[in-house]
Amino acid sequence: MTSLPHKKLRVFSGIQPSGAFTLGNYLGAIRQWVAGLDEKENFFCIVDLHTITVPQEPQDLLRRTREMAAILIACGLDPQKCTLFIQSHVRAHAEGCWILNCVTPVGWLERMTQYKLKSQQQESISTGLLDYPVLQAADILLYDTNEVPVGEDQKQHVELARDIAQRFNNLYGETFVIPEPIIPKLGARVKALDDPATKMSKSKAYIRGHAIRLADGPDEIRYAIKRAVTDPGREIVFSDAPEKAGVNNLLEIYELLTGYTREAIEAHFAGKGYGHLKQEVAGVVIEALRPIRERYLSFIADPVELDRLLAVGAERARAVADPKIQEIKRKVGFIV
Ligand code: ATP
Ligand code: LTN
Repeated sequence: MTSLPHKKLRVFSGIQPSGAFTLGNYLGAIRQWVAGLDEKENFFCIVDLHTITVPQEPQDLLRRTREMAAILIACGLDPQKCTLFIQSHVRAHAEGCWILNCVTPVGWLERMTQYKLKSQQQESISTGLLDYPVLQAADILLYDTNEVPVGEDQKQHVELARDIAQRFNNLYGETFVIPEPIIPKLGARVKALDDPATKMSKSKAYIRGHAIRLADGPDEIRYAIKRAVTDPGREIVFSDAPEKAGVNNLLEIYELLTGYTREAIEAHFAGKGYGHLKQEVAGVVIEALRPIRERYLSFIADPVELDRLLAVGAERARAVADPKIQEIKRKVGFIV
């Protein structure tokens, strides 16, 4: 027996509790998640199993997992409208990962860009780090997911999930829906303020001036934007030129948060200096984050309620993932 068909398009995405949530995560991912709440069936997962693929301090992980839940709800992921849960609360993810491991050639994993980047930063590389995309494939495939909204950096992993699904379907018969990555045209890659050649990253958000963190207050936001790396020129224009990456990043943040056209923005800043640009961008960011920060502070103050919401989310997730893992086990020849 296969799992019941579902009518609305199913959406699944995940985020690691690996550091302080940044403006990049918000603009590249969470805004899209919130936008699709009403018309689609949504599952959002805080992927703690993924986070321990690189060393973590247990107390920090515990705190950050609750902080992540509070911030996601504060950003608009209403637990009444979506299933928000913690990955390790649903055992089928780890079980599914094992079975998918056994149909995934190791060469596919060694080619992953994120693995190559992250493994260079580790003294000792865990097997989990190499296996990371297979766990991600299990996350996605367990829910018969149609769409996976992510930033550009995750496209390769979603494509791998498609390859794994196809291989499993070929070996054992139709089991998995083939998921599509959904990448926003704008905001897919918000750059680091201290190094605009690289992406703004949650796990580097502890470095002062690297990121704008969603829980930051106005002073911290002004500080980070004021120190943002730009170029020796004066022109405030959208540009793909590597030397203009810093100014372009600030302009894109402004564009995303105001919704103004590029022409209007360039006209607005024509003849003005970088100091002025930074001041205005900081103002827009502060106003956009103010309500999110206020809601965040009230949710984080009530961990009992947060844990209750997450327990409800886990139960709803298990209602989908448990029958699916049974189907998978049956297909590979296990007694279920
Ligand atoms: P880490 O630094 O631990 O790798 P991260 O900041 O890259 O964390 P993830 O948990 O890996 O965040 O990603 C959560 C979501 O945010 C993903 O959909 C990812 O594509 C998106 N995202 C992450 N960083 C950016 C960024 N700088 N610009 C746009 N989207 C981003
Ligand atoms: N690897 C992703 C997080 C993630 C994810 C997922 C995203 C884990 N499982 C399933 C989409 C679907 C990241 O680092 N952003």
